[in-house]
Amino acid sequence: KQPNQDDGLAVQEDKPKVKKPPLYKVVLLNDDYTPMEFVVEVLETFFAMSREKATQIMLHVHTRGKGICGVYTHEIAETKVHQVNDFSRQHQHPLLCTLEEA
Ligand code: TYC
Repeated sequence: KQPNQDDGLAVQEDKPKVKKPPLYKVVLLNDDYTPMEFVVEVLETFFAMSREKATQIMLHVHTRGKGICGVYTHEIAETKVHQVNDFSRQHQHPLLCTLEEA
């Protein structure tokens, strides 16, 4: 469109060309071997959770099989997944973190 003294009537205003980015859930999976305390440390360290919140999420994963650590844009979600999986491997724990479309 051409600007038109901006009376907002004579011309159709363009839509703002912004889109919300797709979001991804970072999901933690339960296993039989990773110590509960290690999972709590992971949630505190990589997801900035309080000890109370981290414990609550860890127990949810332990009893339900999986749980959401947070929801992020793709690049941030992927980075979190890699950080958690690398950290778990460095400590010889089988803990698994994955990404799901939100
Ligand atoms: N199930 C583990 C145990 O009994 C604890 C655990 C919780 C492991 C959450 C992984 O994502 C997990 N020691």
